[in-house]
Amino acid sequence: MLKFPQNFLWGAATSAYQVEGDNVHSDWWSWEKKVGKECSGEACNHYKFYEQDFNLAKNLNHNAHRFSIEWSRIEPKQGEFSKKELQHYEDVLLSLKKLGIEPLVTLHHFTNPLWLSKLGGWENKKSIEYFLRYCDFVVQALAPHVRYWITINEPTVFLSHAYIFGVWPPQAKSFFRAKTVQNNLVKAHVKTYALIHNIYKKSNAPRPSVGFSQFTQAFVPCVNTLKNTLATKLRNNWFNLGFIKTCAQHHALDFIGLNYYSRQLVELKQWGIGNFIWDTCQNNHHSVKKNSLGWDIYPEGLLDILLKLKKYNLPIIVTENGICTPDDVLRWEYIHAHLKNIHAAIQKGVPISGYLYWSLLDNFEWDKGFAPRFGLIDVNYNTTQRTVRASALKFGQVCKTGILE
Ligand code: IFM
Repeated sequence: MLKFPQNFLWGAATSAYQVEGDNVHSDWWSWEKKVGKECSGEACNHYKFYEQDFNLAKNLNHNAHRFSIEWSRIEPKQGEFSKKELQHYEDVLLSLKKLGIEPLVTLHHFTNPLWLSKLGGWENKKSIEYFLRYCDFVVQALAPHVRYWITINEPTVFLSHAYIFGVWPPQAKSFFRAKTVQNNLVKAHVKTYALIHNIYKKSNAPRPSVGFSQFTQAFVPCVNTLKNTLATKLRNNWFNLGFIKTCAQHHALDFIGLNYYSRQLVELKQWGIGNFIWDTCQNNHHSVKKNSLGWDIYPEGLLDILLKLKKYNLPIIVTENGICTPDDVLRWEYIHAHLKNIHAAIQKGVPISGYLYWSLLDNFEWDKGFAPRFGLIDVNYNTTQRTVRASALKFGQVCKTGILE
């Protein structure tokens, strides 16, 4: 029987574009159509059914919920801000408040307004100023309801998928362009951190907690050769820790948002910059169970990463951890094993203060469409019917008692 600390945040996460539906002013909306991918369409229609979905979360004993605000709804045209959409998000927050669920609000979760992408997106150095203007509009209005802000979700995933691997809009494949975007994202985070704190200070509101969510992976050398060991170190430093280190050096982090799913077996085929970044072992000789996207299930990697983060001496919130699978027994196995490793890290003195499963609902998994099922709650996309999964009930017991049997 493993006991978690009192006041631990327990819940699940979503992002606007993946669940709301009809985000017609976003760059992803037009990109899906342009490249002929499965379209997000009405997604889970969470924009309309958020109250019903939060009631389900409450019944599952969640005391926290992470969601994101869609910039392209707030600012559908450059410089034109929608009070109606702002009101929508205030209603979302009030609905959580009524249920006693603590919101964690993400300001940027992969998507951009189409107008920004036409101006060069995050390669344009003015993107920082535009992002701050949007954040100012949102935070000024919503500050009374929010204690936890997440500026940017998974900056390294955004820039690697969109600017190095070229699989997300704008489908660039350029280290040079990726570097520009990386610099702008760091600056945007640091400035937004200061902006949010200033807004709260000016209105004498209690100090908020501001961080960002970092995607991490367990990088493990397939065979212990010099090449593989070097690449593993580089990937750990760049993909897992780089952003956290830089933002901590700027004193612009109140907590670390940690997203963890899987392991990558590192096997360098040859010496080359690209090889250092993306070569992996394709053999099955370290075979473990996998999710439906073929990602390795490797809960012990989460403990390693948590121990690596201890030195920053900052509270850590697991802002995402989850599995897409048609096998709900495996989902509970996955959650259980990861919680066990989180508990072990807490025992070793890592200050972890929350766990948010990805995701509350089945949703739109970007370029992979609707097939991967990550939800605690099944969504029937034809009828919008929600069905709570057995794994959700088991997790709900942990949320209620703070005890993992
Ligand atoms: O669905 C995504 C989410 O948007 C960001 N983190 C990883 C999840 C699963 O791929």
